[in-house]
Amino acid sequence: MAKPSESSPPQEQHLPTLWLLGKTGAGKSSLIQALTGSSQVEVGNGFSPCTKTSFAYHFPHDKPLLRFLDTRGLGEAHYDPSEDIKLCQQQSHVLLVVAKVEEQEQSALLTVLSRIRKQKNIKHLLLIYTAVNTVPKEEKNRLVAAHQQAFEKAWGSELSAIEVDFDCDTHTYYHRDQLVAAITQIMPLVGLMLDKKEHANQEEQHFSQVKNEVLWYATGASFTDLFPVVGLVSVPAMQAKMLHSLAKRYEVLWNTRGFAELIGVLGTSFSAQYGVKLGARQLVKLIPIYGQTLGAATAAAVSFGTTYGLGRAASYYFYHKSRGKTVNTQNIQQLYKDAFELGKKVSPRG
Ligand SMILES: Nc1nc2c(ncn2[C@@H]2O[C@H](COP(=O)(O)OP(=O)(O)OP(=O)(O)O)[C@@H](O)[C@H]2O)c(=O)[nH]1
Ligand SMILES: [Mg+2]
Repeated sequence: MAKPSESSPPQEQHLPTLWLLGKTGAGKSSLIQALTGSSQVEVGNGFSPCTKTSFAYHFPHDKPLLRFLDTRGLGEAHYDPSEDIKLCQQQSHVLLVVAKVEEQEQSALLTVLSRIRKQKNIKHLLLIYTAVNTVPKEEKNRLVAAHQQAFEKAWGSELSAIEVDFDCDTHTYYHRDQLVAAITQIMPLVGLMLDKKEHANQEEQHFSQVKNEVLWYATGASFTDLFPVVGLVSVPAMQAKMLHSLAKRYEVLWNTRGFAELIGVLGTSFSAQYGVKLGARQLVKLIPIYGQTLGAATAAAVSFGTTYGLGRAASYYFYHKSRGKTVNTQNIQQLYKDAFELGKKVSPRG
């Protein structure tokens, strides 16, 4: 897979990063599988060299929102973490320290941790003990306590830890929810991406299949709107592309008439945020008026919110259209509002 380059869309040049550090066999790849739902083969093939000692795995594959950094060669005396640290200095990143609970020999990892600590650049560190159900509970508690003491000594402060058991062969992911919740606290957008809660109905189930694509467009819109003049043109362009792509995924014919209808059912809660213009042959134009009145950072969060809200509402609309059902105006407006608020909250620049 190609590594994001300067020519990648802006949101792909600043991917939030989960940096995995742990001995070989600790469970790093299993953790990526558990979080992403990708298979072992997909994860294996998806890695591309990133720094001298690390490989990056971008997720989702085609429209990435998140980067996993998988560090190799930890046991080697020459491992120098500075390049990896540099990569992780962006706005949001987490260092995930992975240790198999029964593996007591952790000296290489402890040495590297104390070196990373000295650079004072990593704000969020999460300890993850893997394979915790493979040892009897009392033994497990004793091992965890010993690990915890050693890691905290190396890091010089208290550390949050999560005990997991990810069995990728049987797709049994013990404490996946806890891990996602901990990541959500630090990176709300990543949490929303990885969240796999039960769906109340079929429509929600369908939306979960396209959610990450909507988030990708929303992130793109928020980045372009950091420059209000650019945002004025590119946010609606980004949203138009998103609607086009969603219509295709729901197998619904998409044209300006459909667009006008969608804007119509969204009602004033939506159009109040835009100047919506209806022109010849019902050509609909969206003009983000907020970009002109708010500060850049706020406009970016609002762009994220409107794009996510629009994507959520459009999915609902397409779902019903594809089944020949009428769209409940109240429901779609509520969905838009809720998704807009949620989007504003998780926006990477919010
Ligand atoms: N039951 C159980 N097995 C695990 C868990 N984590 C890892 N394993 C197993 O341990 C072995 C190594 O796991 P990987 O995920 O490949 O470890 P890794 O850290 O990616 O190892 P390297 O790629 O060599 O650095 C595999 O056989 C996994 O199935 C876990 O939480 N529970
Ligand atoms: Mg691996």
